[in-house]
Amino acid sequence: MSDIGKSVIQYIVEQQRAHPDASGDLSGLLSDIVSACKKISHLVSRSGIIGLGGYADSENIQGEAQKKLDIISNDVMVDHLKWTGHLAAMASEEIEDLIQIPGKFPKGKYLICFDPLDGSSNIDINLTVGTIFSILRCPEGNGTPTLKDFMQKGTEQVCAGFCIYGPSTMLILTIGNGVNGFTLDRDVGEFILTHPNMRIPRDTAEFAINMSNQRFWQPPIQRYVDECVRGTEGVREKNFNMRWNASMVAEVYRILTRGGIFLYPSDSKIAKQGGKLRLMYEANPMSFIVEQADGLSSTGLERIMEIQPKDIHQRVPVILGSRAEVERVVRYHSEKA
Ligand code: FBP
Repeated sequence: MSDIGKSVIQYIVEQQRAHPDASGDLSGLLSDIVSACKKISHLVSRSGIIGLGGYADSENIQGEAQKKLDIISNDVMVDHLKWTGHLAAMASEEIEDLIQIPGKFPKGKYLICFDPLDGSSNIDINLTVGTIFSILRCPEGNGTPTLKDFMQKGTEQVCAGFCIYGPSTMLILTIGNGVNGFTLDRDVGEFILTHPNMRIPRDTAEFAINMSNQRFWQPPIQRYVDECVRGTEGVREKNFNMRWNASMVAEVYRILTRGGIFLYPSDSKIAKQGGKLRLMYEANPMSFIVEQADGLSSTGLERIMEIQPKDIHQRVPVILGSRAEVERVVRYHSEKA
């Protein structure tokens, strides 16, 4: 019997039941995240009405001016997750240090890293934004988790997902056995399974990169994009389309739906910081999802989920999407080396 139409909580609980040793903690944590995302979706859709647009007069650890909704979404995530007893600690794009669970609340066995509002530069122009999360196990017997406990490779992720706030609100989720998409039915307040077993087509003719950085790119990226732009007049013998939403959640959702390749490479402008996108709460969760949907995710030189993290806000180059195109970009990097 198809799972289509099932609520996300029913889907998760049934998945958990398949694991006799499952304690129900993960499904409990996921239902907490689902409630937080419903609240953020509500606030984002009403931001113009309740004056939540625009900048707060503060910067995050990355030195980026924070949007009011960056801070509010972060607070919604923390407030929904801190008291439920499923987490040992948290890490957020908007907070420099680890977020410990207050002593008055029970602690759980999981760690979470999240980007509360990805693509927030789009919020005031009413374009798609989202929440990205990555769940790890907390090493046994560690009352107050430290940075060391979070420094786990992407391959150690137990679960990853993103909630996308666009024309419809959707939750995209993997617990390591494929990728499923759930649409928020606002009438009943439930995320309903609408996109089971999402698969990324192996081939594509659509690329996404911020072309305004072209003069800073390394030769393998210059070569790849040049060839796409030349289309039938060049070695690719087919025309390519280009998209850039300035919102990773929107790019990855498009690629899950119809294929494509998304590139945010390191370049001579951002080489010192290692890239633009953050490993722990952008690149790793999106890589887990893309790989579970039969795509690939690389820095150009290595599989992103094999990177040994060194810092919670570490940045990396990201090249992900349809297998054949990512393989080609990786080959161009090895040919250059
Ligand atoms: P945040 O909005 O969470 O800082 O994420 C970074 C991001 O907005 C990605 O979602 C997006 O892919 C990229 O930066 C856009 O970068 P640019 O501003 O260079 O187009």
